[in-house]
Amino acid sequence: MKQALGPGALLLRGFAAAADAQVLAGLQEVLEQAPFRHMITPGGYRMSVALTNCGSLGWVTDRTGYRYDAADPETGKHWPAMPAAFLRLARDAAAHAGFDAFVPDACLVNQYLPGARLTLHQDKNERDFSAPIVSVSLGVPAVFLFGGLKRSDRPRRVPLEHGDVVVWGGPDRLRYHGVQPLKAAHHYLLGEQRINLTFRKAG
Ligand code: MD3
Ligand code: FE
Repeated sequence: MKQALGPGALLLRGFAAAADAQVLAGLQEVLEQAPFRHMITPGGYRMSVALTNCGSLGWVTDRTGYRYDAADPETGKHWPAMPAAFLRLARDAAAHAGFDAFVPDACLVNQYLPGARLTLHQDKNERDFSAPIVSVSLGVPAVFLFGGLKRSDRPRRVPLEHGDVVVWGGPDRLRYHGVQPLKAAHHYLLGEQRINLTFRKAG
């Protein structure tokens, strides 16, 4: 089912559900090479969301700022390659939203345990805002906050469940967004966690 959240934002309910087993197998490989970790924001706070990356670039934060980096700061090695099932899913979803040749070079993987949240922010570290961002939700449901172009714009609440995919592009690409604190729940494949994959063209 396709639902427009804005002129450039399309929610594809359940789009990733059919491929969930392949995607989770790919995720296991990524996590063996680059486990989840809690990073520190430039303001000195430990993020409640744990994260890792795959692809040629990964999103990182530390006391010096937010950026994309080819190396995992824990190991100094390149981030793991993007699994084929990840790339296929991201390209198919983007194509369904009218973005024909989306080739992400970065996949940020966020892990939410009960209470973890993401405060309102914009994604502005990518070089080219004409490429969309594709977001895949897996596991425990969450309430996504879909704001405006100003932080003060009151966000709309959008529930996101296992398998839901959102493609954000065009005029919606720079909207403020966030995730409410995760409520404790159980998912039959992922247990107590929510995983979000965001595919970006960062470089
Ligand atoms: C709307 N992650 O990692 S993905 C992030 O569920 C992030 O983990 C959230 O925001 C999560 O930066 C939400 C959905 C998303 C991603 C990028 C957007 C929504 C967006 C860019 C513009 C507008
Ligand atoms: Fe974001």
